[in-house]
Amino acid sequence: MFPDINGIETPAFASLQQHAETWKTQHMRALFDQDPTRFDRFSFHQEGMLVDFSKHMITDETLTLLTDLAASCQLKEAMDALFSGEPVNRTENRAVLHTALRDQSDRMVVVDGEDVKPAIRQVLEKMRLFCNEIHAGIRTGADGRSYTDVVNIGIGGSDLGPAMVCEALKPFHKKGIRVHFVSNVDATHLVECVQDLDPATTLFIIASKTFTTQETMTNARSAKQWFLESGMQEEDIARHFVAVSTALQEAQAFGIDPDNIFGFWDWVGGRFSLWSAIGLSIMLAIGADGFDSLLNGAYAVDEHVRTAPLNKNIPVIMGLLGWWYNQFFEARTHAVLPYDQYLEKFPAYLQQADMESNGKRIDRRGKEVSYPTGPVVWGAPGTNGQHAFYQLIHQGTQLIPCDFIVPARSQNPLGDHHAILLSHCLAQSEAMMKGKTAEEVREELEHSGMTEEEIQFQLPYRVFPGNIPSTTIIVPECNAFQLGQLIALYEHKIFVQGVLWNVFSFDQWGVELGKKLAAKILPEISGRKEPSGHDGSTIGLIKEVLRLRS
Ligand code: G6Q
Repeated sequence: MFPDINGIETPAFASLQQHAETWKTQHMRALFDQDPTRFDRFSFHQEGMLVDFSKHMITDETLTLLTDLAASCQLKEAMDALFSGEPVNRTENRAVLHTALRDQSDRMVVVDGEDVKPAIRQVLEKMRLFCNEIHAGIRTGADGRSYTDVVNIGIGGSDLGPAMVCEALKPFHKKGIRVHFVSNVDATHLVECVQDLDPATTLFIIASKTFTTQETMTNARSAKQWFLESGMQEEDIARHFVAVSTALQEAQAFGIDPDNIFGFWDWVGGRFSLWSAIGLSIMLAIGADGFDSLLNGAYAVDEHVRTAPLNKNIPVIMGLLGWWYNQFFEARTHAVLPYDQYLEKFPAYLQQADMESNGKRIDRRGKEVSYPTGPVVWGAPGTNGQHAFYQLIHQGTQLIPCDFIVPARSQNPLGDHHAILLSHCLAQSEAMMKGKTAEEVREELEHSGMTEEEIQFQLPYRVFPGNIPSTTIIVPECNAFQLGQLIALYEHKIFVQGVLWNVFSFDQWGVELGKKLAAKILPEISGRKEPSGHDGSTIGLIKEVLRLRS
């Protein structure tokens, strides 16, 4: 049974509340000075990856209290429920089994009395065959030429994951094939994408779990129209359009050859679906073996999560730390700062994974929560962010925990670029932790020959309080395996926090609402129906649009 306990009801909560008070006067700087083993004790290795938690506002006592809290929330039991296929997505009455998609063990995973793993293997095999044939030039476009471009049409979970992974693994892409992503219903996205493509060498993947999402279906229909208007024939569609969906009939009704439909299941949540057939664009980009490595990396983390004790469990600690700052230090946002240009889309991907999962206000008992839940997740690659928003992290009034992610080796070794990048990454986390004291500022200013009067004016502006917590994740290089690990770490972190907050992390009623809202306005803004039943602002805006478009 999935537990129903929230962190603030546990015996550890009161102790943590008291303990948090000690951090009003404690500084991480001092803890590092007192304890030369701090880094070793609070950093963890996982299959080549290093995760350093030592620059966090924690002591051994903090970690013990936090893991006590997790144990009281029956976190381990909750994880077992997740991994074993219990319907943990209660409001949609579904299991949540992205872990089964990458499970390399012999264990069965049973849903409704049936082991789901043979079907997973079958679809993977079909994907593998399809991609291998394309890469080998055996499966071609209608005129026999090899495909040069793949366009994935999807949105949300059917776009962000594959788009992020394809970008992150660009150095590992197969030669001769380019992958594009079209998600926005703004026609600009599709038009800009296809304008330089040759329809005879382009393959469209219509990726939609439901095959009803308005944006995706609109883009898919327009792509088909572009294809036909560019001189291709109806009978060519079978070789140029494939679908990834749980809705096989709808995909067929769209005109997709049933052999070219790659299925998945309702127990794969959209934002956790890149490991399923939704990852077809990834497999086309990096090949079937690369996709296997991605799955293996995630599986390695799944095994770690399943077996490691709570106080050595990396995603558990990540989740607990987020909870700690959110609950006691009013940290309402969390910055993800990859020092790797290829990970440019990682913050946006995580934004969906995290904010759609834990952006909830009702607990698992149907009551409104009395504590903060999911934070705003945001970020951008370093060093760019340093010249933009880091100022607020260093000297603003809110505490913003940060995650620094950096590969030790670059895919593009060029002069000393990577050493510079690495030095900035490590320097930022050090500066955030240490800050800069008034004494240090004074010494610097005196050294520069500044007058006492000017020093007194300048000094407060140049002091940095520090004590800004950060996790640093170092991977040897950002390859498919390490990326699989990285994504899985965050997926589990999100799950852990959902348990601590006692919310349902796997539904998204806000997204469902968005899917319906525009339906009423569409005929009105298209001039087919008189606007009515809206607030004054909305009516005014509709009328202004109609006027400007008339
Ligand atoms: C993800 C959400 C949402 C979903 C999109 C696309 O968890 O449910 O982002 O992925 O709305 O839905 P379809 O795949 O059904 O088109």
